[in-house]
Amino acid sequence: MTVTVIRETDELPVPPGADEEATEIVRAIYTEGITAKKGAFSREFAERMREDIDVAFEEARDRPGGAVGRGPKRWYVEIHPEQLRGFVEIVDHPWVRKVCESVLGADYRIVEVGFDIPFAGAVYQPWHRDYPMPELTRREGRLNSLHFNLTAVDTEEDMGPFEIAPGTQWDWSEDFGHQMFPPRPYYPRYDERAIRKYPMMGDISARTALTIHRGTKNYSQKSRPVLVIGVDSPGAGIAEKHDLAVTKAYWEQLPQSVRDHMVCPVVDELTPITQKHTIEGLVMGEAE
Ligand SMILES: O=C(O)CCC(=O)C(=O)O
Ligand SMILES: [Fe+2]
Repeated sequence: MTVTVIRETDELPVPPGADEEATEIVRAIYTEGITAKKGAFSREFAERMREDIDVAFEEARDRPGGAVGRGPKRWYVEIHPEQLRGFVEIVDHPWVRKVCESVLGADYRIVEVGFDIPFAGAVYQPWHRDYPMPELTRREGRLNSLHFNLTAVDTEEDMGPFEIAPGTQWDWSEDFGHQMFPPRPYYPRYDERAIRKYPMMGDISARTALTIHRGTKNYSQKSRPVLVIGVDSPGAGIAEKHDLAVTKAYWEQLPQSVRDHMVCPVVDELTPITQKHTIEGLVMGEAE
């Protein structure tokens, strides 16, 4: 039973000319694996996002591959940007742009939009990372993708908060199931480091999805929807796993600053996204 911490240097890949904020972002992502901006958006913004999530969930839940299981009473749904009224405001937010530019470089790409919903009765997920560690990370200790999260509700203790084990983005072991799930005997390492997050409506966080984390048990009667935006550097190979698209009409009214970071097809009509994640469903348990 061994975990190798593949990044031992304290040197941070801070881009030339980075200001204090950008330097701190790179430090946080490379050290803890997560950082956040409190109150980046208004509560009304989060309420609107909640409405859009609810509509998209209704559309997806009965469609095969629409909502995928992430454990009992817990679903993940991938959507197209235009299903979310606040998409542009999120990805064009100065803090979001700064995180992407300083960690991923100027050519970062927005490759995934989706949301997780743990409902009443959701249980502890197994500790996991969202992707296997890429070659670049393993060889060079560099990160090439990020997940942004926006909560649609004020997180309370009984709602099964998100839990993360800071610093574990660098853990590598050939024992991890599907290269993502540390086996049970490794749990003390993650339990010891675990920190629970209590984001409020309007907050946004950024993390490397390699940092070992899990959703915890929801004891309440409330759901805890969380928006996910996935961003990567060219060559990370993550865009290929997603089916994001935009219509011509939507594309035409997007600001250039957003278009510059979208690599998805521009289509006449959107096709609802059918998801391919199945390994996680197997390991985490189906949602029913
Ligand atoms: O419950 C959460 O906020 C996280 C869920 C999660 O990590 C996942 O489904 O991969
Ligand atoms: Fe996850």
